[in-house]
Amino acid sequence: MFGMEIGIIGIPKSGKTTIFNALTKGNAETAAYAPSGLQPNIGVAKVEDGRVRTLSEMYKPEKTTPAEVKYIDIAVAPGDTGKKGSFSGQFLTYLGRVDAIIHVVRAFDDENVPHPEIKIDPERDINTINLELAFSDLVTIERRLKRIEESFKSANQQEREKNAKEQALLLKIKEELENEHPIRELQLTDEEKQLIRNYSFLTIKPLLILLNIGENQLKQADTLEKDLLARHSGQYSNAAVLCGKLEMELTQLNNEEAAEFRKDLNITEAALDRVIRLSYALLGQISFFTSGEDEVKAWTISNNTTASKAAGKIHSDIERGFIRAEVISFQDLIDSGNMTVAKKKGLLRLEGKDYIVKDGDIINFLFNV
Ligand SMILES: Nc1nc2c(ncn2[C@@H]2O[C@H](COP(=O)(O)OP(=O)(O)OP(=O)(O)O)[C@@H](O)[C@H]2O)c(=O)[nH]1
Ligand SMILES: [Mg+2]
Repeated sequence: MFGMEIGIIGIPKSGKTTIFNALTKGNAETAAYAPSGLQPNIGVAKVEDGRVRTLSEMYKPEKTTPAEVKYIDIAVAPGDTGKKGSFSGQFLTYLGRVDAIIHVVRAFDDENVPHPEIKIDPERDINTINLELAFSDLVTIERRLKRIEESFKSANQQEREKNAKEQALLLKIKEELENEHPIRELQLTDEEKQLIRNYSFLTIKPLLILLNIGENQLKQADTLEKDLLARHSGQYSNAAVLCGKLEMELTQLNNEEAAEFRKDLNITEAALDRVIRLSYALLGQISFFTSGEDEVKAWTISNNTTASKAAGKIHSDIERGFIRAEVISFQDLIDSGNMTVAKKKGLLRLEGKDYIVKDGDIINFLFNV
């Protein structure tokens, strides 16, 4: 049921596992010296969504279930970074599968936690990882270009044309990568995207750069973030600042204690939730809601999902026996105050199986079993 996942990467000792723990309220082992094993940590975070909270207050259900996002914390083998092409095959296999990437960049300074390059320099580390990702894509391209070259010897006319098209595209992408333009930034047509869909390129994946600052840098957080955004945000990339260590410690307190702490430190409650939301947004997914006395729940679907496919997310029986969907937008329900008024105003619509579900739709599926 859970397709989408985000890979957390970064140079050794940048605080990946610390941030992973904060995001997923987990307690995977973090270490100042010892190299981490290659076994990735996997966990899930709940996406804080004001709409879910509002629906929950309205319906007072027994259970409230927010959307979730899955994280996988993948350590690079120690000593791997720094020389080109140093990502291990296993690391690349994990990374090839994720739908988006969080790059944890070390800004905190701590003499007890040695940085592999000794000096703290976030821009250098961002660059190192970007180069590694691009390098991996270039290797993929070279390999494919060779195959295409060979195929020309035996291919028929039709295959030849298709391969020539792909070859031209790969050469274009190669040039861009060599000029340090990640694939996500290229304006590719749908046809071009289709042609390279199966290569699991790394620089095509949406990217969130997460600057991991130390407790002593909290006052500069806003300035640092503005700086970072100016340099690294784009259509499919974003950036944010977080104090991983502090956030991880806060998740170990109860809500009241944590709130008190945040107030003292002058950090907004939303810091962690915001990072979860930003990373969820990277995936380009939308949410619809089901609501009732038993449960208010957010469901995650891609853009352009039909009502019957959305029903299938809940249960295949509902998709199979789909009759109609009763739909109201979150905003219409809120503007009306409650469902009874909304119904009187005619805002609850009946939609068929081909209706394209919109972000924030509240849906009640009618179906036959
Ligand atoms: N002072 C300080 N220490 C931090 C911060 N974030 C992480 N650390 C420490 O840095 C060390 C490494 O953190 P990890 O989260 O294990 O880093 P990692 O990137 O997962 O490390 P590897 O998996 O070995 O590459 C731990 O001792 C953390 O407590 C921070 O914001 N401030
Ligand atoms: Mg780790």
